[in-house]
Amino acid sequence: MNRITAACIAALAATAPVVALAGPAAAGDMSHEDSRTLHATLDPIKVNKVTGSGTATVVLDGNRAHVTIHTSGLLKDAPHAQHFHIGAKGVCPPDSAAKKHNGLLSLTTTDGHPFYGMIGTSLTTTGDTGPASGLAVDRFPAGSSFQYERTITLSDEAAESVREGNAVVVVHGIDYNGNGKYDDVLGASDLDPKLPAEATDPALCGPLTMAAKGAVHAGEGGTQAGGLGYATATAAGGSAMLIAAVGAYALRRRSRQN
Ligand SMILES: [Cu+2]
Repeated sequence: MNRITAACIAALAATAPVVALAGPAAAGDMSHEDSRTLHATLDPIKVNKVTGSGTATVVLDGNRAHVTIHTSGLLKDAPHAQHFHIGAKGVCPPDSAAKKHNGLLSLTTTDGHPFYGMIGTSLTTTGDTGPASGLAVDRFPAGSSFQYERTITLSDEAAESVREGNAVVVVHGIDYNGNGKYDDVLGASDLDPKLPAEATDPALCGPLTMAAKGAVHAGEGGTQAGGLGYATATAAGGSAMLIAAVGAYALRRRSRQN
């Protein structure tokens, strides 16, 4: 089916004036019978001391993507770059992909590239959405719990990746040392030495999958949660253990949500 879709798009592109399929829609904005909806559960990158969460939904129609992202528990009053990463394994990095940065075990955007791939689409609030806008900090959502919604046009490469279930939603910006701001505790960013690593390290991550695969994804999430060692306790209702494990951080997060 993907091959047919690609061929269909290629055929339409090759014969640009043919708008017969789309009716009133503009060329390049074609309505396509192969519209599909993908979801991602955004799990925290725990090795980066993130405790937030989120969800993403993408309705893909040709190269047009209606993108909705909800987050909670991120660093407040701070911009959060967010992208579709494409072209690798289509998964989130395990904690074992983390390395020592400034002497502290953490996971940079680059550390995750073998898993989620490079930036395919920048999920900005306005303007360009290409990889070049990957760090356009003033055009990304900000805050602990934001709601992002925008219809954008993906590159052919990004659209194909999303369609094939190879794209991963990554929201960036962490507070490793819990001091309420981006600072140099982890050194300079691997993406731009003028920025602190905390501003660009991945915070939330989730592979975009067709709705039917939700159950599989939930299983993966459980495995990842096990990395911190409190998944079992949480499942058993041991919230006291969770609070003990995360300590002041959990308390801070709770106060942020109020
Ligand atoms: Cu990214």
